[in-house]
Amino acid sequence: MENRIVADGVEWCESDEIGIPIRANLSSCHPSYPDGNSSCCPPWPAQEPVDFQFPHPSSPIRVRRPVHLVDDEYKAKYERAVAIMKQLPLDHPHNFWRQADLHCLYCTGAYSQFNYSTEFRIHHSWLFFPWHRALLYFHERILGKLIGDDSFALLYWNWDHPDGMRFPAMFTEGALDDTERDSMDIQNVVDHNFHGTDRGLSDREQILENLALMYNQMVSSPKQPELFMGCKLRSGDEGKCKGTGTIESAPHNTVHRWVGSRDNPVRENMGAFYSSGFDPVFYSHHSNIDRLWALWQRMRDNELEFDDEMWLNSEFTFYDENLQFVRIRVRDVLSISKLRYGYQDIELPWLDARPKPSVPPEIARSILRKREGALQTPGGAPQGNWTLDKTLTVRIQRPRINRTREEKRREEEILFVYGIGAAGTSAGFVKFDVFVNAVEELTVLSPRSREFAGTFSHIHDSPRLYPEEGGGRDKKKVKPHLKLGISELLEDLQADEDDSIWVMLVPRGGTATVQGIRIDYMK
Ligand SMILES: [Cu+2]
Repeated sequence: MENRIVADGVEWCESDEIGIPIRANLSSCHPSYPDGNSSCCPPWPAQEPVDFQFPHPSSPIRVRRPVHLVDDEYKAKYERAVAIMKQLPLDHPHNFWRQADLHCLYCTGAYSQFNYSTEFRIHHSWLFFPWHRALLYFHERILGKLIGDDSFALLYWNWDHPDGMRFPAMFTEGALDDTERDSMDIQNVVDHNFHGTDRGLSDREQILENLALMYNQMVSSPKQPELFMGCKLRSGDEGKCKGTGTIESAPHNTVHRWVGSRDNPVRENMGAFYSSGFDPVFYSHHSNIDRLWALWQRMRDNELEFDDEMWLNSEFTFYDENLQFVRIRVRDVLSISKLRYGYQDIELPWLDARPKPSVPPEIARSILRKREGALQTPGGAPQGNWTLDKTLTVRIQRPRINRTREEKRREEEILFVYGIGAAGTSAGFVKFDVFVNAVEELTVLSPRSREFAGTFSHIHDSPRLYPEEGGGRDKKKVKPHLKLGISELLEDLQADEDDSIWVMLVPRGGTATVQGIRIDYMK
């Protein structure tokens, strides 16, 4: 069933059955490093993959533990495994740099999709979590194999817990060190809502803000799978979408940039897709991302995210620990226990960090009512090609009010910010925060205010570079969108019976452009 929607001059396609499950055309590798000279394409010819086999159900469970709780002996073992990986011949699939290039391969559009000239990129979509889970699965088993330990497990950088919010010192030693990090930023408590500069918060303020942001991104905003996982990317130009899930936007993107060096053009290494795998901390950062997916799955009783063959059968290829070239599908990575690994449980302080309104809702609403006379636009929400060179505040109509609990459970109310672009020289990075019914001064508003609905945070994409003999350019450019669940937030702001809300977009880095904002409902 195809559903072509044309609204406000933007056309996009939400179709359920077009195309084929996504996979890479392995003989189509294009250079995609920004320097134009080098590429992450493998130095060996494309091979035919074999189907993935699950590890034996009686094999030991590898338990990934938080970096800050492991002993020196384990740290030394981990460092040794990475050191060995770095010393393998450069053309060995288990070599650290070839492993690191996997991220570049699947994240910069180095491959075309099978059967299409469309680039294959796994970010900003429902392939984000599954692809990274598969990457870490093989990476972990290869490291274990190199040191002859079949219970070896990766470690997770537990940045969602106050005890784990500093950059893990273990990754500043030996083979785990990386020169291309931001020496200033990584001395501080990590900033989950990093704008690109140090905001000078005290440790305590930063921790509280991080926990509040985590609550929003894990609990409040992603009430439907697409809001957490990302948009439903399908094959070909027709199936393109760019809609990042809550966690991918922040803390994922933001922490990537926070670690990368400000002295480099796009905050390499961690700040750019082509280079982030070069930093050994990448694998612990992503272990935490993967753990958050597993937690979110558990919070919703492991209900299948999308009963959709195009998603379930999308596939990726990796070398396994036995140097077999393996095809693994999204359906293979949905259960971590079937993959025989797990995460050490640790308390989740963000579960209790539900933010409070920065101004009592009755007061805020009476202020906003007065504001209406001046700024109200007839006929609903004003739409149109805004440039976020300063804060933008618009009033948006809500098609339905006072929905029942059951209606809200079935359909989440979402704030849909669409047609996002970058103005001028901001192509490398744009970020803006979204607030609802805010009346406070900008300086007091943060994720610690209930008015915070979410953030759009981009990471440097690395454009595909086309050599003369290279593949075709994508015909259809798709602009990113941002979908934020707001049912819970509107209840907390006591705005559920209002037929309109005030939406404020606050630029936090670069200059974004936005085509429009509206309210939608998502099943
Ligand atoms: Cu990442």
